[in-house]
Amino acid sequence: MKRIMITGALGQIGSELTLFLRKLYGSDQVLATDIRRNDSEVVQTGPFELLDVMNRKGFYDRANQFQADTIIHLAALLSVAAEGNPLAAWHLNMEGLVNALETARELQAKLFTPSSIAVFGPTAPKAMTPQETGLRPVTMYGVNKVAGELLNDYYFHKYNVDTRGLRFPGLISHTALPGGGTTDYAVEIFYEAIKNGRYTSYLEPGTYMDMMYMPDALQAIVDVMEADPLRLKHRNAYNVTSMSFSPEELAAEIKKYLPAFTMDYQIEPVRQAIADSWPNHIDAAAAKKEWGFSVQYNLTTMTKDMIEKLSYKLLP
Ligand code: VAH
Repeated sequence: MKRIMITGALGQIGSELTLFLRKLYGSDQVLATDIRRNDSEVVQTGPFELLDVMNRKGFYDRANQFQADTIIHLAALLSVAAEGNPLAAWHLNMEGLVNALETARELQAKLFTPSSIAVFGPTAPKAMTPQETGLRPVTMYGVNKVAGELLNDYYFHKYNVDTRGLRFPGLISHTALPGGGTTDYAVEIFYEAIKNGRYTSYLEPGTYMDMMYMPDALQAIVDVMEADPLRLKHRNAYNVTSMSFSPEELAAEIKKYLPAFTMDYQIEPVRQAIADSWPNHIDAAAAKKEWGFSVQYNLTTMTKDMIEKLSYKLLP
């Protein structure tokens, strides 16, 4: 990767990935784009342009002017937002991806698209969910992610576009708050624990989901994008995960650092139903075998780092 354009660069992944890639490849080599502008480091520390990914000509023009050899397409609506407005999610998540694929095809650029554990539905094995199994999601976001994986495969086989992607679990970070996701609780709980000493979980006890700390997610994106293409059998849809926990297990880990912290429950049926349809713990064996996927953080070390970083950020 030499000249990288990122869409959705002000979102949860983009706001950290942009800075991470600028450190690795040079600030001027990473063009951040988003449909809005703010005064964050992403905008202030390197090239930034406004881009509506639904505008195919605008998408191509931005990438062509920047002479991008790699596109990282992050702009999308996540699971809960998509359930609230399924057709808007279909349009943004699918037409945005088609515009990314068409731009990558015309510029002969590599393309990274995040997939998600949302591709799995209630019929997939809940434990050690395999890389290859039936994908029958019951959410619009999951439908978008399955269709996205298939579209990426199609562009690779038909046009030889170098498409790559990862099935991300819930991502936890201390930089940008997530928005519109089912796994957002695993980030919100830290902010509430530090600021107010308590949190109300919208998911029931015993609701297990795969999670990953953002530093491991950023490294995984670089590693899969820099991997030898001849080793990539699955290419667009690698299962990746670091840990799996339930709300009460995360709360217990936080209490080790904030003993007065308490959590209660007010279940949100939409998010509970989405979480119940996803795996408890997926199998990342293919990613480990094909491009050496590995992680640095587990529940204990992630919690310690989140508490330290957010305490510094939130407390006077
Ligand atoms: C969501 N954070 O909750 C996203 C992610 C696996 C979850 O795709 O929708």
